[in-house]
Amino acid sequence: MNRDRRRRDNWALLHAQAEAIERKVPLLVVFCLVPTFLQATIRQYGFMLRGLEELAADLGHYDIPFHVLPGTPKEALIPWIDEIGPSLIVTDFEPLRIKERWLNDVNEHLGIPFHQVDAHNVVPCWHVSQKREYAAATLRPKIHRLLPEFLHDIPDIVRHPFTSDRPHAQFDMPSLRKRLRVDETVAEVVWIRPGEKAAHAMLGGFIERLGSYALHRNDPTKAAQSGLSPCFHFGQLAPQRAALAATAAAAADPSLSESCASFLEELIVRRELADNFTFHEPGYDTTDAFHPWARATLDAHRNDPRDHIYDYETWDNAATHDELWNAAQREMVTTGKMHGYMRMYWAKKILEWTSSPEAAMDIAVALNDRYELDGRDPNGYAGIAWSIGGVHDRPWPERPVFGTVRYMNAAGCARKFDTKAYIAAHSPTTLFG
Ligand code: FAD
Ligand code: FO1
Repeated sequence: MNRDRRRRDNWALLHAQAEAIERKVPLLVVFCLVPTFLQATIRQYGFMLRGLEELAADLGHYDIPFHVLPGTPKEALIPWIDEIGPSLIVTDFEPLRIKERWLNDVNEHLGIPFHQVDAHNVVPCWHVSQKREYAAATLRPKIHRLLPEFLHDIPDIVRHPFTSDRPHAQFDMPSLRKRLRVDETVAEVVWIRPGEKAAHAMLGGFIERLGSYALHRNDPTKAAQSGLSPCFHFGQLAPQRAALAATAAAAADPSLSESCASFLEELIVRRELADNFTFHEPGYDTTDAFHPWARATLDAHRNDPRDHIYDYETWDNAATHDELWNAAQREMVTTGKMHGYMRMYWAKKILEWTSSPEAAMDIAVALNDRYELDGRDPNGYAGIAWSIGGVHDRPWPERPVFGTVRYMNAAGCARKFDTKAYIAAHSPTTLFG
């Protein structure tokens, strides 16, 4: 298990079990736990490990042992494979650079078949398109054409009929946590419970309020978004399950059809566009990923005077002159999940008040990945590249600093939602007393 760490609705696990049953052999699941991962803190690791603890127990009920191997696949998986002698390895799909490297390291050493299954996207990433798509408009028709083939119910795994003689590994949380080399100052959050069961409960709660999604999803003072991105990021819930639940709700109550369509657009088209982007664009977290029109316009405005130029510490401490931006930063730092609409404003202002687009990318990626529970995800790299470099967007009227990259300002936000209420909800006094 790599990106998709759940028992239910997991096409990679289903494929592995089908192969194991055909070969009449035991099925073992392993996860490689690295002590540091792209600057993740205890906030993200804690959420991930508690999800894995539940998974280990759950898979045990299906006679499928679960092992956490400390180290990268090269360090930990290869020796384990040499010791166990499996006839087949199955893994899931992940478009990040680091994971591609890990995969290649394993592939080079394996003398046995190695299958990869995309258990994250409704339409497998390499099947829907073999190139970097220009925008949602170019990917959408390809996805929609394939949905009747792929958006169908998912079977459950069965209790595995062939058991291993090897003792089941204990999930030793204290010793796994002790191995981590992570920043412990970014606190874990309690508003969201980790694990597959909690993710399903959260999905159920969201479906009950699905009706407000189309109208209110862009209002950060209302809880209209699903809140599910951490569950998807850590592979604890299948996006396909969420899509099926929304579709079933709309079939039962046609008044939900607009909200269902709007949710599926984000959940499937936008999310799978982000996977397409990171898979085909190795420089996804840098200005190298920008289209030539965006690079040219940002270059032409490189020396424009900026009203403010802030360094990393000022951004990090939510100490800019802009109360709306500071509120968004505080929402992220304290809750681990900034509202989706504010994420766009947040990243665009980093471009506006930083010395260069390159510095803006570095600062936005670093802050996003440090604090967001769903950080270091293709969606984050695509969202930041959209905000700062017009990726998946088009040119807009020209402005200072931004050139023709789409601009956003606080007045525009105030026309859409009650910015004062948002600032008040995330003011230092509301948050810290
Ligand atoms: P909902 O509105 O309930 O949407 C359901 C699901 O659809 C989400 O969980 C997500 O998987 C997908 N989705 C929604 N909006 C987008 C989008 N714009 N692009 C791609 N997929 C989308 N998302 C992350 O998962 N991790 C990040 O680190 C991240 N960073 C972002 C940074 C910036 C600057 C921007 C503009 C966007 C970022 N996003 C990120 C995308 C989006 O804002 C979040 O996915 C969304 O707000 C998560 O909340 P939710 O699950 O309640 O969303
Ligand atoms: N993936 C792993 O395979 N091993 C890890 O130890 C690991 C740690 C980790 C910590 C925080 C975090 O946000 C992600 C982490 N990931 C890890 C990867 C992650 O679960 C996703 O697969 C990627 O971030 C892409 O979505």
